[in-house]
Amino acid sequence: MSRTVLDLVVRNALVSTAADTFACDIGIRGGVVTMLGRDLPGAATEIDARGRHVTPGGVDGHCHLDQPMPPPVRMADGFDSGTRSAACGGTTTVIPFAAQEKGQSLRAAVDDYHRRAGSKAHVDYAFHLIVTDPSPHVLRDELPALIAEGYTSFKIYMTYDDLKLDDRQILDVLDVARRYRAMPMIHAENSECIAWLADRLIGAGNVAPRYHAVSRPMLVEREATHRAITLSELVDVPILIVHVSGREAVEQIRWARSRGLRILAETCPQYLFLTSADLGIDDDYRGAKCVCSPPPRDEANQKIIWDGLSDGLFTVFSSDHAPFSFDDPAGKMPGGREVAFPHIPNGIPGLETRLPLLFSEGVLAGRISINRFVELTSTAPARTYGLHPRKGTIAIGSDADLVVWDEREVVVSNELLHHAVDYTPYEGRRLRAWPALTLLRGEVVWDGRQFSPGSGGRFLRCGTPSILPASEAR
Ligand code: DUC
Ligand code: ZN
Ligand code: ZN
Repeated sequence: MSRTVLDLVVRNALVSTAADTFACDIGIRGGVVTMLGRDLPGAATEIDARGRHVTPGGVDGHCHLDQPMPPPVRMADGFDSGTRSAACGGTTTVIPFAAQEKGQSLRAAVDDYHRRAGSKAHVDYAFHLIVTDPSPHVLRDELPALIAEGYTSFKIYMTYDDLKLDDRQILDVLDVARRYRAMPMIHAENSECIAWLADRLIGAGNVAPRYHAVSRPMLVEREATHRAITLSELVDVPILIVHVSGREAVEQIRWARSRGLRILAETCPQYLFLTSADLGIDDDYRGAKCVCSPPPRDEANQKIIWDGLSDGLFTVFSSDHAPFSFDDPAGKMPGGREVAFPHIPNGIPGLETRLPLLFSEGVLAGRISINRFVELTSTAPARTYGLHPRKGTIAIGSDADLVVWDEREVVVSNELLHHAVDYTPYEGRRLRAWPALTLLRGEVVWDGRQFSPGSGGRFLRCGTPSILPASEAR
């Protein structure tokens, strides 16, 4: 009998998956978990995890890296700094977006995005698509071909003039998702209501960042969420509503689920840890740091989002990392000036803080179990986007992507982080844990103090999203 040779053993781990928690050693060979058990044979490298929780590497199913923006705006993070930051925060797989410009071929957008990624990624990565121009060629040829090649999820916007689709176009795209078994992700806000409110606010001279939240009240999210659900029901295809911010959208999703509809939902740290007060008082332009869409709500809504995380309403917990520096003519001050709220680039950074925030304030504060934490941050995104069981779990045959947790007080500060953004919205927040180690396919990429590039991230082709039947008539 040939002896199993292990490259690495993580000993005495308290392993949590989405299903169980158990104590064992983790044996790794060739970047893959090959043994789980007690007293595993010795290996060239050994890590002692005694007394530590070990969870699967995070899968961030919604982040933006080097996504082309209208000049002069540019994202601060590309694949190098963004994935370095991900690794240091315990995330080993990211899924950013290859965005089609109107008039552009979807294939060209994907090719361009591969060029942007180059060989820069430090964690594994897949692409979602963003469909902004569903021409007959895109619907008939490009989208089905790209789905077959492993781009099995795409985002549709119901707002933003340069991105949004009308209802008819959304129906056409959802129909392709149904026939070719892809996962549509929907940004649900009512565009006309936002534009009408924004025009009135600007007309009255109310231009400060905080009016961003006034121009996007919860009812615009509620209406669009309801409409997205209706379109999904009409086509008979599951959808995932991204970045759900509060009560009104949550109620629509609960209503849809009660009718047996397959509506998945995502929320993000900003809806747990920020409120509209973070968009500033009076004319304070620093509020631009927290301008994102939908905007953060209030404390009562934070509680509703926590409830949805613990009771199963939410499928996934993503960062929606959209990295724009504050003091930057390519960022929150386009052209070097303070601008009226509709012109502030939308989005906040959060790749590195996503897991520590939820582990600390969710698991260690007793709001969710560690198994639910794993489900929301790793297993469910891997399943939803067709990467499970290679990603999203600790099991024999899975990639050895692991996080070893250190339970100690950490005060979040931008200096601790590894992104290229000049701020974090969570500056000064006290957390109870941080990753002590991140392993990507068995290589230590973060040791609690330092990032090590390792042999780099790999591009992943996604399979069929797990909620969809294995085969469905076209
Ligand atoms: N939607 C996102 O998903 N990210 C950033 C901005 C936005 O509107
Ligand atoms: Zn969005
Ligand atoms: Zn986003």
